[in-house]
Amino acid sequence: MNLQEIVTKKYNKGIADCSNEELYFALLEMTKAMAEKKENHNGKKKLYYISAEFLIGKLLSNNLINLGVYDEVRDVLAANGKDICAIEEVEPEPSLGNGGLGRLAACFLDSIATLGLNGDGVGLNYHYGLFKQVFENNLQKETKNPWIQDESWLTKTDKSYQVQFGGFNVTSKLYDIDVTGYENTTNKLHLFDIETVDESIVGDGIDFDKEDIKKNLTLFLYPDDSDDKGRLLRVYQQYFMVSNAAQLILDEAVERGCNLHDLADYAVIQINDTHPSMVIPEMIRLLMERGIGMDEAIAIVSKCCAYTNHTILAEALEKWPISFLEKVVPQLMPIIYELNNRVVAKYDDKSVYIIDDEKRVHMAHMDIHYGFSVNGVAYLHTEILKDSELNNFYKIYPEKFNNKTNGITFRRWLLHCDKGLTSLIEELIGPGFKKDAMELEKLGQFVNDDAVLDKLLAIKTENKVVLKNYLKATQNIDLDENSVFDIQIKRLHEYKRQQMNALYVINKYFEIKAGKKPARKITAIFGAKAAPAYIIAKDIIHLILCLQQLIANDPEVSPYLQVVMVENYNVTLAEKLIPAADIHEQISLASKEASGTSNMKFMLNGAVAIGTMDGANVEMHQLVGDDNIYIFGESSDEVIEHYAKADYVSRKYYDNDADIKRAIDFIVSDEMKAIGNAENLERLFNELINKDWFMTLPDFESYRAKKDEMLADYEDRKAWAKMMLTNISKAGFFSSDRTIEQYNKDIWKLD
Ligand code: NBX
Repeated sequence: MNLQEIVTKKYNKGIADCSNEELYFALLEMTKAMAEKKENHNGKKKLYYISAEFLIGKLLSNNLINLGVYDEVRDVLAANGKDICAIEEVEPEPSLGNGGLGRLAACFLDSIATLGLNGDGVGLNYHYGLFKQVFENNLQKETKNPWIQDESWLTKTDKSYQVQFGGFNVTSKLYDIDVTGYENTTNKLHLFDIETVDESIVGDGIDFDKEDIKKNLTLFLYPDDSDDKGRLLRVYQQYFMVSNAAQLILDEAVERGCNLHDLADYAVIQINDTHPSMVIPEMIRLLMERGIGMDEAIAIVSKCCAYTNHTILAEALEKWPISFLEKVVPQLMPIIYELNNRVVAKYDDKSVYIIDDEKRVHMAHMDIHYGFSVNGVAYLHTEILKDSELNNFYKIYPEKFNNKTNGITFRRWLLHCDKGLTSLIEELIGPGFKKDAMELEKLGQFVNDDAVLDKLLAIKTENKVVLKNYLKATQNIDLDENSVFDIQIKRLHEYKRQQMNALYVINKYFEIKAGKKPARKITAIFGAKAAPAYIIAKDIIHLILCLQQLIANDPEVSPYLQVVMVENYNVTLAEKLIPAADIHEQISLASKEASGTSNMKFMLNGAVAIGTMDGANVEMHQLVGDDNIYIFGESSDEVIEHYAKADYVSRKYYDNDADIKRAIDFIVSDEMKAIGNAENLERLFNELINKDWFMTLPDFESYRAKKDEMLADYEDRKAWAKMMLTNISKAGFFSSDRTIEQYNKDIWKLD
């Protein structure tokens, strides 16, 4: 049925007479019906990408693009006086992820379907997802983010499983979301839920009874884990996810003719970070329940499971106390003990044991011993895993380690979010880049073509105006499209160093006050959520919001400098911010950002990076060369050496560098305290001068010099446009289609 037919059936009126909301639901119905027709279950072997997070973003436009009907639908709507962009606004964004890891999973599903591979995602149907961020008194406040409506992308299936916890069991219900590839087949995102969940136990904020598992299990993504009850709930969620996944995988394999002994010919499981790691003992348990001996069950599962690591930050590597697992999943503990015993019997080195002396289970260790592949997510990250972080494992299993540099789906991050740029590219090099991203290289031939460069600059300005109008309408923020848009959007974490960017802003503020005015107004845009229990991260948000207010109200400074922190940064906002960026900040402390993926999105949309030699910035630098990226700061080797020698003392930088001292002192100045809270500002001040664990101060001067150089270069508009073009032309490598081809070739081996 076409749109008009559905609208007639649903509402008995014409398109022109429908509200945007009615049209959204009609399009939802139409899209789901079209996607279903493209289901295709060929192939013996199937991939299961298990992940606690799938940050899918809004789906309508992307599905229309992938189904090949976007233009047609847009035109039909326009002919009836309707604007497809306004209809997009009606769709709620599911916030089923924290950040990069969850968004990566979503990009991967798009590419898996686009390449026609037989692979589904498996995760949880969190009713409120991650919290919604609101600002009150320049502080982050968390509220719930309901996204499930009566009619939605979720389709309730008849699949349901029993999941046994210590002392009680629950019945699951499976909901599916269609994942339609670009002009290809439809796969599924399977989201498990339980029907006893009770949304009414959540009040205004995000607090609820953490012990009532039957009522709270799938309410939130990673509820506050700063206390034991929250951490326990997380274990319940993880086991619920993997027990369902394991039962589904076995059922589907058997349906396709598997006799369980040959499971590895039917199923491959990608474990997205350690959140799904319990799938290993759970699969072993289920195979044993079905009559397979332990040795063979372990061997089978080890041939099915592959693990992706996304971080070297020790605090993010999950280690669950045995006492937790005994309480939540007592049936898994005999298996985990046995898995550990086999390691202990073989190796003297305690650092590779699954269970440590403090009676904690190291989830990553289980993955590495009992999976067949371990991958990092960018070249440098994988090298660090092999050389230091997981070196003891690498020595045992060198053949398991491999790199898969992250990627992004160009459907969402170019075709959908930057339609102007997409048409320019198509005009210049034809449509081939939509299927083969490496064709973007052909843009290189236009690097001296003034007309093309002018068009690029014009598209950028248009995108800046679109952002300006959007932020005005949704957040009452005023932007100046003639200023430089310098954007840092990512989770708030000290290692990502938003605080360094804020110190730059303070320094600029002083320069302007002293009469040294920038050639052009600078707009420093931030977007970031902080984990509810991460105190210093929330203090950094407070600092940025206070600076935003202080500078906006200072007539001496505001014509030259503006700070903007957008509220509730999410995928929808990213889609508006990224096409509008001139400069993007990728300034993590070298060695700490495993890859980063916003760096790739910005590059593809013609922004120029200022960054450290960290994560995928390293590959980006290699692709575009020194002249098209602004690199500063200590190298990862230098940083790792500081940690090894424990020789970094932030106080020395504060005492010896007058600019640094002035900027840091400003945090606790009377002006700032008049706007903000002394407690938050002083805590951050003390953290910076006494600890600064992520070494902001040693990199500050080189960062400042590099950004000033960049801002000066921005004034040569032609030269800048050349950099933009070069960045776009070299972005093809970062297509997640490339990444997924590599996963498939080296790890999954799907037919
Ligand atoms: O994964 C991110 C890394 O920080 C990025 O460098 C990388 O590009 C991205 C994709 O590979 N990691 C990440 O987003 N982690 C989490 O969100 C996370 C969530 C829950 C948790 C630990 C980490 N317990």
